[in-house]
Amino acid sequence: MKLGLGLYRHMLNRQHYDFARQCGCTHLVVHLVDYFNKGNQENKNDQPIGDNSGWGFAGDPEKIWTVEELVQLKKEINDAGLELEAIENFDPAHWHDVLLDGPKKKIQIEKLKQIIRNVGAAGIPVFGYNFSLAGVSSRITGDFARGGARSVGMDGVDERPIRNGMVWNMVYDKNAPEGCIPEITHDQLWERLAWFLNELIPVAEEAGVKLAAHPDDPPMPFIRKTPRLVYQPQLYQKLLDIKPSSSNTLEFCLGSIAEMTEGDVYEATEQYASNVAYVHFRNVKGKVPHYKEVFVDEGDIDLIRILKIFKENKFDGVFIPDHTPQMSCDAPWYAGMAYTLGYMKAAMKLI
Ligand SMILES: [Mn+2]
Repeated sequence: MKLGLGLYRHMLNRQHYDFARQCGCTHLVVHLVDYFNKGNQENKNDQPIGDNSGWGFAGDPEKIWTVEELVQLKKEINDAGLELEAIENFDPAHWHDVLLDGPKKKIQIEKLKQIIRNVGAAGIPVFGYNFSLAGVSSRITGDFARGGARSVGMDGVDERPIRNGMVWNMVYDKNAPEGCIPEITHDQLWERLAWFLNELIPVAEEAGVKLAAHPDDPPMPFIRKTPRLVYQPQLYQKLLDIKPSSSNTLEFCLGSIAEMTEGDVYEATEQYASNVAYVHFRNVKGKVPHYKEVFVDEGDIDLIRILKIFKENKFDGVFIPDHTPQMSCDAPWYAGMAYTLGYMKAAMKLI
């Protein structure tokens, strides 16, 4: 079991690599999509929440991440004494019509294939993704964690439809016509996912890359009038069964799974441990549609028990803190991460 840290795009520099090392990490998971480019986030270092107007603008549809820039990124991370384990999330600019079954989906799936080939060529073993129309949504912030620490939660579902030109919480077409994206069924969305996996998994196998699926956050059957895919633990199995492969794996988010209304996070860990590429480690109180994110040691999940289950299943992948509450000090994100990583490091040693 390995300890890692997830870094947003604007954190990809030596200072943050050193911070990760100082916290005991050996691995990094990086985001290359800039979620904060609209500049309206309260705190750039906090996780984006997802409101009606989204996180910001998608990137350049013509520009995909090249082998050269990925190799350079990996080199900088290696030079700092860390391994680059995974890239997390596609840019909506590169796959909006794959998600929406739009006219450019065939061009875009070829772009995704090239991205995966580039990631493999750069020697990066995992690519995490979240196949979702609404993405992260319906979340609120408040003083929800111990000592009044600021964190996110959910208190009811956002029912507003998504306007044209937006998907996955980002704007990919500023000039889209008025109106909202059409309503579809769960079966239609599963068909889109199946097409995506059947196209991409063989390429990932050849490139030596694991594609790793994040469950729905929050795990609700519908949000913003769009269906969702993995909102109960057993739906992860449905995703794996579409295309069984060592490249069809899971970005196992403990918080999202614990927020689900059915099943049990310990049984789910036991069931899926052998299919997990890496783990989002966090704790939560409550279930959808009313839950709160809290510190690792105060929520509903016994995270030590979870680590023991992973160990019994000989899981050898990376654990990263997912999000943490913001601690009251001059560096709220850093303090939250350092606290969580210290806890994780001790817990791993203990078991
Ligand atoms: Mn997560």
